[in-house]
Order: sequence, then structure tokens, then C-alpha cells
Amino acid sequence: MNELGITLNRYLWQQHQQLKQPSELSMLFGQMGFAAKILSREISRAALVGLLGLVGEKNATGDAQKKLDVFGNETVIAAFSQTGLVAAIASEELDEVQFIDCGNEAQYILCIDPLDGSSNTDTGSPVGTIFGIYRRNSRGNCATEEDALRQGTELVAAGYVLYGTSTVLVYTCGNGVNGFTLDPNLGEFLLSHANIRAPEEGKVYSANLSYYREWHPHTQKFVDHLSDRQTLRYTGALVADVHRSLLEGGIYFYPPTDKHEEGKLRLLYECAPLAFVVEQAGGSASTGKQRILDIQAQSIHQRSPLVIGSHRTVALYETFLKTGSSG
Ligand code: AHM
Ligand code: MG
Repeated sequence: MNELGITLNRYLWQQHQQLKQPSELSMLFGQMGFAAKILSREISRAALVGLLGLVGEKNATGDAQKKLDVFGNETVIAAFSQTGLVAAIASEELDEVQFIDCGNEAQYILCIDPLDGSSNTDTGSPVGTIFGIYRRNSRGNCATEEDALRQGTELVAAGYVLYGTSTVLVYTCGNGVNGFTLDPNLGEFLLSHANIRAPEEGKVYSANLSYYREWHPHTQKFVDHLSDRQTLRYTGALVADVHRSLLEGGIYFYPPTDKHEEGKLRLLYECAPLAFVVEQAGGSASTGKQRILDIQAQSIHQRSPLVIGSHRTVALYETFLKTGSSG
């Protein structure tokens, strides 16, 4: 990194000039960075400003809502309202797609989990934001729900923000993956992880082993195989576990359980955006049977099993699920 560093805004401007990335997309990332700065600030001081704990209601997918979930959702919507950038937002915290600024020519649809891993908020553990961006298909004054019901291969861009020991924004527009770390004193995201490549294999696996008995017997065999060779790390925040896999190699998986027969994680704003990022870095993302990005969404809060991370380890999971052995 040179003496001054490369800010997210400078990087986005370069992408616009050199790769003809649409200026609206660059502005959209700029707004995402702005929302992330606000969230980073409020998450880090949540205990001081009354933002810990539950709201006392359930969200669209039946999860207990945390105050920070609500704050995250409001922050994102405020960051994109009246910008003319986004026509609709599908969020984990909204029952239905929210249409933004009907009547303008906004070209993009945002699918977002504003605060992933929110069970971690009250203990100072990592949380994240996950986002995927599609180009709007519909014409006319208002976007439609179908604009958000897409296949991952149609993603124009995707990324996540990790609020951990530092705040890191990682994104792709389909030409590589780059990460920016927030300098809290400057209030700027600076390029810190250029052209991230996911190792083909790793030494760490991430899964909630308390569901072991509920998993398919072949998944259990995969875990038995892995636990002889690798070590377990599970943060309870998908973003943190996937980020580690991306940088150091490894695998995260959340298979179907008794409670979540289709898997727990949501396709549109958790699985697909992370799959796009990880594939762009040379890794893989699967349900165990099918590539995540090939799934056509049927509903906004659709769930999916997720197996994501180092290419060879994801392939090994798929082999185990099919055959019950390493093949
Ligand atoms: P959330 O978006 O409601 O926080 O749920 C998603 C989170 C993931 O970040 C995490 O990996 C997983 O759910 C943890 O679930 P569990 O406690 O069942 O292991
Ligand atoms: Mg989530």
C-alpha cells in the first residue's frame, strides 16, 4: 500500500474509469460503505446507547428481532432512499420487498441481510452485513417482486461487511474480489486485501456440531472424516466464518436440520451473495447437491442448505453426500 492508501471511493472511481463500471454502481457501493460506517460505529458502542437486546418481536422469517437488526435495516433503507440508485430492497427484516422511490429510473435491486449473526450482538462477538445487487428487469414506474426473485448467476455485484476486530468490506463486481478495512479515525475504507484468492484447501471447518445427530448420515461421515484432519472454528456469524475461509482456506456448512428441513440460511441475501464472492475468489458454494448460484429463487425468504469455501473441500462434501465416503 502506498503512503496515502487507496480509499474505497478512489478505487470505485478507478473502476469506473478503467473498466467502464457504471457510475450508478460505484455510487451504490459508496452508499453501502456509508451505511457500513454507521453500523460499525453503532455496533461498537451499542452497549452505551441502548442498542443491545431484543425488540420483542419476530422478523419476517420468524427469528427474534434484535434492536440492532432493526437499526441495521433502517440504516440501509435510509442510505438508499431518494438516491435514485435502488428500485427495491429485499431484506431479512422486511416481510415483503420494499419499493423505493417509485417513479424514477433506478436500475438496481438490493437483497440484504443488514445484520447477520445478530445473536452475537450482546457479547461483543462478530456480526456482518451481506448484500447482493441485481439489475432491475421490469420497466415502468415501480419495480416488482419478480425483480428480486432471481438466480444467483444474474448477480451484478455482491459483498459483505464484517464487524469484527476490524470492520472489513469485501465485494466483487464479477472481476475479482477486494477487501477494504475501515480506518475509524479517518472514517475511510482503505484497500487492505487486494485480489483475494481462496486457498483450494484449508485446515478449518465451521458448522454447528450440536446438530450432528440431525444431519444426514453421509454428512455425519464427512464431519467424522474432517475432524480427524482439521480443526473446528464456529463463530455463529456466517460472515466471519466465510471471511476466514476466504483468506485462509476452509469450509462452512449449514445442512438441513429437524427444525430447518431446507437449511436455515436464506438464499437471496445470505447464500447467493456469499456464493458469488467466494466463486469469484476461486472457491465454491453448493447446497451439497447443486451450485448455489444456479438456484432460481421462488420466494423472498427462501432457505437453502449451504456448503461454502475452499473448492476441494466443498467438492469433497458433495462426494460424501452422494456416496457416504471420500469416493
Ligand atoms: P441471522 O441472519 O438471523 O443472524 O441467522 C444467520 C446465522 C449465521 O450467521 C450463523 O452462521 C447461523 O445463523 C447460526 O445459526 P445456529 O445458531 O443455528 O448455529
Ligand atoms: Mg443472516
